[in-house]
Amino acid sequence: AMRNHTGWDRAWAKSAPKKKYDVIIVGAGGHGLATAYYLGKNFGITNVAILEKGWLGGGNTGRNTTIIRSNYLQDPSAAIYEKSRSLYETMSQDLNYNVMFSPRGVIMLAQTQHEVRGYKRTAHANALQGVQTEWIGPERVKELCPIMNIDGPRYPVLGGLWQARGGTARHDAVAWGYARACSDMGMDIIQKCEVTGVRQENGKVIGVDTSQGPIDCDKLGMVVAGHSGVLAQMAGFRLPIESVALQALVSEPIKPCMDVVVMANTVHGYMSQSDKGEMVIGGGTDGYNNYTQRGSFHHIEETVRALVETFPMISRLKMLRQWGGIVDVTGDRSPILSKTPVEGVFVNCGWGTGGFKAIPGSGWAMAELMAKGQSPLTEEFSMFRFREGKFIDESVAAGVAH
Ligand code: FAD
Ligand code: PYC
Repeated sequence: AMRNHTGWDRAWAKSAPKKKYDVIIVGAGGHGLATAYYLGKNFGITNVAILEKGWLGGGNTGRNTTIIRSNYLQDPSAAIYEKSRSLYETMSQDLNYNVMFSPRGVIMLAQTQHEVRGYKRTAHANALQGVQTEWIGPERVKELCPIMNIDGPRYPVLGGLWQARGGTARHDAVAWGYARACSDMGMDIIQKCEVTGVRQENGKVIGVDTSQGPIDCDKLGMVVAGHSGVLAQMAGFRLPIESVALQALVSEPIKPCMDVVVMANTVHGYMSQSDKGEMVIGGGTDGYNNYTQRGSFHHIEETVRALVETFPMISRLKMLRQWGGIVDVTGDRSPILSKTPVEGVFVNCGWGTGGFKAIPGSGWAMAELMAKGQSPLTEEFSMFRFREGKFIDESVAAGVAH
């Protein structure tokens, strides 16, 4: 019974908006909260408000399948994703909040010759970047994940890209841990506060309009994932972002049977087992752009059908629940951490199907960009790269079919 559980302190204070802040962050997802946290921790900027239209962590941060890895291909990606992965290793201690980081290892399966070549190439690139990954053969895959059928017949497992230091973390705890730390630094987290307008004077931001009234600021960080295009429109510019639903599902809880994360990108699906015992399963994005935060039956069918040859045991599982999140997808499948055409407005978005793993690294880099006007980790991720054709192509490393 919970009857003795009384007198608990609030994890973060309930705040009403002040008239003005040095910095306003829109969006209390992982990226917004981490940005605020590192503004305070690394730069001493604490007169900060984080405005959230719904509830904290209720966007993609609370809806993802929590895979953490840094096995990307291009150098700028390796730098930010590896920084992020390494910050996850000490996050529970840094925040004094158990985020249940579990570096259990991630395998990306190769089930075609094309993927064998691709993942060997990634392993070589990662070696040059200082990211620890290795190419492993089918026997080692089977050893790491005995429930897998590696023999096909349609898509036999030919090997895989193995990142032993990848894994998972508790997604809500990441948001809650950052929120508590931000609140402890004196920042205001204001939920049910929707930003409805961006006010500017002479090309510079001066504040926002919200469902709780106008609030002024010197700098504004837009960190709203699938609603980035909507916020950009309020500020008077366009972003090369498409918003689309990505769905996932979990099975009934079963005994421990799989202690690694597996992504099977050809067939296409990914699976891990949560600490509660549920098999956590996801597939590709919906086939059309939309703002729908929910699951759909055909998606379960498609994803489970894709995985059943490689994981025959899932044919016996009852599926418990499904959901969706609105992911913010760029053309090169890399994020945008950038200044914008409006002075004082910064944007952090485009993490698409893969930004949970990036939360601490993104927050670290975005805080530096907002505090100093530049960061070595964000240099290549400007929104203007699309105008200049300087793409950072991570369509394969994204893993998730778009
Ligand atoms: P969000 O958590 O979505 O936060 C944005 C916030 O902005 C929301 O809370 C929203 O309410 C708020 N907001 C929007 N508009 C306004 C407004 N006008 N005013 C105020 N607030 C506003 N990534 C991985 O690395 N590994 C995975 O395994 C993985 N699996 C995924 C599975 C699914 C099903 C989904 C949907 C995503 C997955 N992702 C994964 C991607 C990952 O979840 C996202 O990239 C990441 O969580 C984005 O975080 P965020 O803070 O940018 O966005
Ligand atoms: O980015 O690793 C990832 C991922 C897995 C499932 C969804 N996104």
